[in-house]
Order: sequence, then C-alpha cells, then structure tokens
Amino acid sequence: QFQKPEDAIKYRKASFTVMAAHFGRIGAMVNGKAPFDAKAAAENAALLAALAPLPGTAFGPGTDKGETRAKPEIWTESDKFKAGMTKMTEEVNKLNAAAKTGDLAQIKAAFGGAAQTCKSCHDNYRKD
Ligand code: ASC
Repeated sequence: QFQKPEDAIKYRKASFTVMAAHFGRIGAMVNGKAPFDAKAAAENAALLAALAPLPGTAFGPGTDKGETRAKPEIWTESDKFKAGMTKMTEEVNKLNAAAKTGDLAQIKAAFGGAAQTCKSCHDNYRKD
C-alpha cells in the first residue's frame, strides 16, 4: 500500500492534519467562536466522516521510526490501538449524523464524544 515507511508516516500525518481542520471548524461553532452555520457544519462533518478511516491504515510494521510522535505501544498493544481508531470513526459517524439534523445541541453533544476519542489516543499513543 505504501512504497516506503516514510510515505505511510506522511500519509497519516496529512490525514490527521486535514481531519483537524474540519473538526476545528465545527469546534469553533460549537464553542461559540464562529457563528453557527448548519450547512457548513454538515459539510465539515461529512468530510470528517470520509477521512476518519484513513489514518489507521498507515500504522503498519516498520512505520514506528522516523519523523513521528507515535509511541511504541501502538504496535505492542495494537488491538487496543485499533479499537481506539474504530471508536473514533464511530464517534465521527455520530457527529456526521448529528450535523445532518442541523440541531446545534445534538452537534455539541456528538462533538464532545468525538473530541474525547481524539484526546484519549493522543494521551496514550502520542509523544509529548
Ligand atoms: C481538535 C484537534 C484535536 C482534538 C483534540 C480533542 O480540534 O485538533 O486533536 O480536537 O484536541 O481533545
């Protein structure tokens, strides 16, 4: 799937970066830093749902070294790591469903659930 380990590392970083951009645009609305725009929230959530399955495909063997903050536990407890990735995609799918309703309260609740899955993986599996 990837020619070289560094290609996989670049790919997963790029996908997280794009996810953060779209998640952040919803976050700004949820946190009152940007006016609520239901259409924009739905567009950002749909993109996020499409992107969520991507980074997890790029943590294969040999991609633990190089320009990465990935902790070795990703590979030593890979079932737990994969479960975290699955949970993240599920919460992002819930956020997408909530965003389609256009109801800010539902979006806020689902955003919180999704943000928690980002944070727990960062706490467990990302250096610094
Ligand atoms: C974001 C972002 C993350 C998560 C995380 C949630 O907007 O870029 O990595 O939310 O901070 O706790």
